[in-house]
Amino acid sequence: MKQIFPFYLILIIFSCDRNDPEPGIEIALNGDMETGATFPMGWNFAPGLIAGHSSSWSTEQASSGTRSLSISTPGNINSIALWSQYYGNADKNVSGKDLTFLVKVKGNNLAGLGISIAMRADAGSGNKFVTTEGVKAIKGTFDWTTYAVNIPLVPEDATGVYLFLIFLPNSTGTVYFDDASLTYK
Ligand SMILES: [Ca+2]
Repeated sequence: MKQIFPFYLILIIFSCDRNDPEPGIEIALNGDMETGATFPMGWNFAPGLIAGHSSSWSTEQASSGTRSLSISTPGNINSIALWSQYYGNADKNVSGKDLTFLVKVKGNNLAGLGISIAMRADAGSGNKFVTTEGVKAIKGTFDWTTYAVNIPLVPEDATGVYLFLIFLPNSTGTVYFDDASLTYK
């Protein structure tokens, strides 16, 4: 019994800790980038106005499972390229909610402006756009790192939300994205 007592004590301490934030409700589709036939379900790639970026549903790197989304270019292209996902309000209405978009990013020789993570809530009263650009430089060579953007109050007349994984203009290198999460509370 002497060995059991400390174990119970630890359990009691943990069960009394109610300070953890309430978990949000997950609504991103295919956040782990694992599902799809020939293309990652729920995600779209936009090559930008000037061709030159390569995208892939990559098996080279993964934070979870075997897949991630990648963008790369050896050139210095004056155009963005991006992966995106659209969340419409049809399923769970995010109007008036506090919305957080998280994603893991891995960089390989990212030079120039690098990468940004962004989110836009579309609404007749005015779109809400948040981005890591100008706030947090995402460049260089680095292992899986989580980045987040937040809209603390989605407009009441919002119709939906775009999630953006952006390769900024005049940048080079390769980026991988995995384990995206969109939650509201
Ligand atoms: Ca994955």
